[in-house]
Amino acid sequence: MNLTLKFSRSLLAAALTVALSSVASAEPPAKGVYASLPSETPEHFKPAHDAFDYEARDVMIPMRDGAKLHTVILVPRHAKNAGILLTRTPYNATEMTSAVESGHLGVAVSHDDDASDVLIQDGYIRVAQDVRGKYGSEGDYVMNRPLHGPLNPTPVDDSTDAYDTIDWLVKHVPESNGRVAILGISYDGFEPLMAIIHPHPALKAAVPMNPMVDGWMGDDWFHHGAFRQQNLEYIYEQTASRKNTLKWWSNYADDYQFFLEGVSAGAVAKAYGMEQLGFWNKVAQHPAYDAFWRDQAVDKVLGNEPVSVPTMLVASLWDQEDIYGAMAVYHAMKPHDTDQRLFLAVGPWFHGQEVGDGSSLGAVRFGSDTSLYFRQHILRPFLAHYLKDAPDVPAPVNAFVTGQNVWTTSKAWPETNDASSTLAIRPDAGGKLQLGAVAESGSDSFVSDPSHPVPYRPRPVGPMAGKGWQHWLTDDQRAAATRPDVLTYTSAVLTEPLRISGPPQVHLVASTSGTDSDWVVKLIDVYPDQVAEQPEMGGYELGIAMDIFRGRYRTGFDKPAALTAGAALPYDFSLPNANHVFLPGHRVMVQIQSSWFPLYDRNPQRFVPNIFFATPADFQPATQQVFRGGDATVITLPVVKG
Ligand code: PG9
Repeated sequence: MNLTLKFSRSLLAAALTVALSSVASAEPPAKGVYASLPSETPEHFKPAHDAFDYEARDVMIPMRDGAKLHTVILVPRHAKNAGILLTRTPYNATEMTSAVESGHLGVAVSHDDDASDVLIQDGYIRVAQDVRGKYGSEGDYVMNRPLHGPLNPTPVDDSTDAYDTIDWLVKHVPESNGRVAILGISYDGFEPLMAIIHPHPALKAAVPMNPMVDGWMGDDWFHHGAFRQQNLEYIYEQTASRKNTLKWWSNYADDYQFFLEGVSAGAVAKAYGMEQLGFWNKVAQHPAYDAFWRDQAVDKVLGNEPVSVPTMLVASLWDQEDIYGAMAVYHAMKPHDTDQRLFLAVGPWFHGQEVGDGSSLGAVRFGSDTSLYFRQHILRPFLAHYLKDAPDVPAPVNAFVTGQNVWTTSKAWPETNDASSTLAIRPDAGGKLQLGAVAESGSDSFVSDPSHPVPYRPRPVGPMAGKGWQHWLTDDQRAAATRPDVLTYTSAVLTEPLRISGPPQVHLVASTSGTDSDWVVKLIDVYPDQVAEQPEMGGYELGIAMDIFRGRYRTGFDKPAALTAGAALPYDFSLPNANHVFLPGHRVMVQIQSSWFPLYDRNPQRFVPNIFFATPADFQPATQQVFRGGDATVITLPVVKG
């Protein structure tokens, strides 16, 4: 390398060094504000809750099999010797105890599943727990986990989990008085029923409100065998993920169109990938009332148990989800209630409305806030009596009489007195309805076309949790009455009040040109043509007791059988409980139809092994005939006089 090159390089290097150092040595860098830039979020932030009137504890309670259940415990500040109100839920305990981010306990728990506005006054400790396998709790989730036995070989169920939870609470919550009540609505109402089976000694009261009891007979999944297919959304969201993060979707604004194009519930479920879901597969494999459903029916289980825990069942007369359960459990337990520990409250409510505003339901007004009355004068004294030794205890049965809009008390349900009797009402020729009188022999017919099923509420039919769902049982039935595939029979105007209390009994004699058929029977109160104080009620047709029966189970709920085409066959089933006065000036109406869509899946009207998998070719129109007169169709009403 020649010298020149070497020299120039060294000059270059020197020049570079000077240049860099001059940058370094000239103006010192402007002093930065931060020497570093750490995270602004601390490793652990301790909330400052001094202004809270309660303390929130978030714990994992160990069950006997080692699974830990996520539990939120809200302890009122200065609580001492306080009762515990426990709710076990599959619907997110954290959300249930922080409905509103507030330092006031009554506000924090003010969601749609709590009577906190009334109960907060009595200083209870409020506890909410995720059931096994849901949200923050460990373990495997099974819908309405059956009791240990043929349907559940594991050593744990919701009864043992309630026992272990109560045992832990009374040992680890020093502010408690060792007494626990368990309460909840719907699925949360199923949990108190599980808890009173082999109950923990610290369990002093249970309040199952609108409980899930028999999913096949008359609660959420089927009614007399007709499948409630709009529940596919619920099954999907409740079982596809632990925290319900996978949401149902739809490309339709009208579930009527969606399910009509979906053909069958099984086809819709398959299209949504639901064959990956254990519970859906069990439903699809058990369309009839077999051991799978029969053995987990909670009323049948409780019918073999002593009534050892004071239990207040709460029933809604227009319960669009679990209209069957509370009454079924009441009748199962009552014969064993030797120490008057069984209570029943019956209100004019939709599903769970007892913890909301009970002044009205849809267009129907009750003249007072019946739900607040229940919480203040029935629920609160019941809990105070058993958790705090308060002296008062409610009457065994508190029931609201719709139509008359008054509360009554009685020793048992249905309410009866010396003048109680039954009234046979019979469809008659010309669309008349005979009250106690005979009817002209004959028949009326209509064509039931599965491609044009009768909507159960006005279209567009939204999803179950959507607008209109809560009050559809009180919707005006005139919309149906105008259809040629709905038979309508109407009595003369009443001159005397007609009070019924209990479940009307249907004896329907009908034929179909098909080999399977659904029958929907509706008992309706028809308002006078004009109602001065509420004009929109003029001529209103209010459903009082309505239900569906899937004809294939005519001879046994566990024995689906084809119907003989054209044969006049009897169908016997109960309608839901009513507690109603048909006032003078009103009329009694009966409607009969063969679909209630899309809440209930369509009957193809051709016998197939499993309707869940009926194909488009299976569906056929059928000519239906309802026979009247003589010992043909009659509905028997449970009448209370005076
Ligand atoms: N009984 C309510 C429900 C259960 C299953 C399907 C749809 C609704 C409930 O627990 O909210």
